[in-house]
Amino acid sequence: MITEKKNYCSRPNENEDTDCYSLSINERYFLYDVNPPEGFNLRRDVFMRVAVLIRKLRKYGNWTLVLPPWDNLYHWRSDDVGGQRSLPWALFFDLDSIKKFIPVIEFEDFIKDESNRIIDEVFFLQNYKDAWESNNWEDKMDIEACIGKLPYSVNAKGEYKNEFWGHGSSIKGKRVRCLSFQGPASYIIPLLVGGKRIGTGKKGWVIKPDENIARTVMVDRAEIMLHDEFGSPEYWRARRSMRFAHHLVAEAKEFRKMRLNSTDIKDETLRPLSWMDEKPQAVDDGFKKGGPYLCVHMRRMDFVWGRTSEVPTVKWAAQQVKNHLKRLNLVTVFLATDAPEEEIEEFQQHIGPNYDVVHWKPSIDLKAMYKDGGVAIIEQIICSHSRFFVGTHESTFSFRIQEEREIMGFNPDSTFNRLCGGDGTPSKSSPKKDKCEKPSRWRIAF
Ligand code: GFB
Repeated sequence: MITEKKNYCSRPNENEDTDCYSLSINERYFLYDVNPPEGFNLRRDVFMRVAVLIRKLRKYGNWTLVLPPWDNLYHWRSDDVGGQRSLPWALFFDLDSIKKFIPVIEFEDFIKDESNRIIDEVFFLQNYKDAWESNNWEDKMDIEACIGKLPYSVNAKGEYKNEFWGHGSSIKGKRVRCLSFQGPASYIIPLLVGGKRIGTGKKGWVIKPDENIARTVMVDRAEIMLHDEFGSPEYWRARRSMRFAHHLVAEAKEFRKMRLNSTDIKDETLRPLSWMDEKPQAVDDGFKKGGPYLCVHMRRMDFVWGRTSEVPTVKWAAQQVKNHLKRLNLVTVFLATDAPEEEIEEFQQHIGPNYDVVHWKPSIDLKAMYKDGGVAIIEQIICSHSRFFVGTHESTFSFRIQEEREIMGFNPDSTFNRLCGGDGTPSKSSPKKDKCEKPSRWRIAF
């Protein structure tokens, strides 16, 4: 029974309607999951879409985001780290920092309350059948028949079973429906708080908050929801709130100091304790300097098999890095990579004896503690502090480093660079050897 009510209104600085709704103060919870093969850094992008959605949802009720555990990610293959199932967010991120943007709770804590073990409503998102055929793109959503085979089964009690991030034996869904969806994340709000369809497009639904609507809602395949505000200050607030866990930052700091002669004071990369105190880089202050090394993110594995024209051979990658080192008068390159050991050695050979190749290779104990995800983050932190960064075309791992450097205030010329593909022979996509298409410059906005 609802006993207490509270007015929920849009925040005064939002350029939206400022309607207020008198709703129960009862907590509502939003859960989400992503298509299983998607990697860690694409998932971080989905988090940003959802986080912006939660801020908008809170206009209509007391919503909290339940953080989906990192469960058995496709790229996390190390078998000497004691398992990589159902890992909490606090292993990788500073939750107090995220909580300054939206209320979040770890899944483990959420299910301590027995009543949360049945999720009231699951929307399984799917693209419209004709999504890529029509030229007429408009925001829309419809509960429809499922297009493919639904990865949920029904038990004898009529409850829906699924992996649920490695908790499939104790968590169930009360109802699962397929939702054809096309649009930004906030387009889903009427289905979450109550509303009625009146057409398609931007004004396709009216919101009519309903007290009796589901208390816990999960959106599966959440990557189908697009950004509400890609590149806006709100997008960047969500991004800035995703600070890495202190233990990973400390590990990277120690490595930079010991192996790369790099400290925040010397490199001019000191940051405010809270992301909320970050300011745009003042033009008069110049850009951040960064540590005396170049970082290259050399993405291999599945990128080598599927994207030969955009991914260089190891030899050609090393040659491009050498060219940059010479030009920048640097002698050290930090190599961030998912390459096998042989390719790392090959890279070192091609770089030659005049330059120092530094690679982060954690002890077995450290790896067991931080897992593949934490090791990769430490490499990202090291790269984000470098004087010059060269990434891999279309890798979200590289994108996240570029964003970090934008937040820190580096010169974009030192950030938005990539390895050109192929083997160094001029080709259609790289007609002038190492002059391939530059990465888009996604500049920060405050
Ligand atoms: O992060 P991610 O989404 O980036 O997936 P992409 C790549 C994963 O590979 C990372 C590992 O999360 C890491 O686990 N990895 C990649 C690395 N580069 C490095 C590195 O330099 N160091 C370390 N330690 N690990 C996309 C995926 O990958 O590739 C998509 O998101 C899809 O799901 C596509 O698989 C083909 O954007 O690079």
